Amino acid sequence: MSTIPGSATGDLLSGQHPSGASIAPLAEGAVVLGGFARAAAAELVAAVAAVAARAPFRHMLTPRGYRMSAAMTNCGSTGWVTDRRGYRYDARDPESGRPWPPMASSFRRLASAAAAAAGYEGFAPDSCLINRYEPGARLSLHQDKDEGCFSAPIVSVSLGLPAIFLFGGLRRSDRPRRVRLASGDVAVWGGAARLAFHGVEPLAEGEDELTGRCRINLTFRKAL
Ligand code: MD3
Ligand code: FE
Repeated sequence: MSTIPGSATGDLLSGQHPSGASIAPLAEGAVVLGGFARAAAAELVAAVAAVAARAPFRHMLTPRGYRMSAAMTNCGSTGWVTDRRGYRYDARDPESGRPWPPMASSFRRLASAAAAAAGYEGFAPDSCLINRYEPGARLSLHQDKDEGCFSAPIVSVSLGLPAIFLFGGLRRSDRPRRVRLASGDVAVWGGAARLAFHGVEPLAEGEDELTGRCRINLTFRKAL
């Protein structure tokens, strides 16, 4: 049986949150809050559109020169970027030279509440990477290690079409588990899971009433 580090009470295990979300421990430090963001989903999608109006989604270049199949943008005081120079956090959008749009308070509140529900009190993200997947887009197995703080969790919010998330171990060779994430699901990755390898299988064809023919994923990070 796995535990949720930092959670005050063991009865959070595989239980119900006051919001009605289901709580499913995935591994030590990793929790899926099923449906936690469902009530806020429409507001979140509208806030994503407002970010994208100022910092459009783009297919970034990897250091090795490949275009990423997921389109990305950011909000918050810093944002994750990749280009031929490497992976890094940057306070400015390299496409425009302007600061990333600020993080909406609805984003901040949701991320902090989800972290608290998973046992991580006081999560204050300074960055939100927004990924947009169209059918066929994927994310190959990787670790998130460009952040300055590995003691804070990462909170991820899935919106729109469902995806199969791959959750591996601390070594790339560890066989990943497949976890289906649907619209409104929130996952929290901290503690021993923070540096786990993970990825997303190619998105299946479909149409979602909120997002259309795509999946949007928000990842809230403490990068600075
Ligand atoms: C597990 N995004 O942006 S979110 C990413 O669905 C990323 O767009 C995926 O991986 C997506 O870097 C997955 C879930 C996630 C995020 C960070 C993690 C899972 C994680 C960090 C450690 C372990
Ligand atoms: Fe990641």
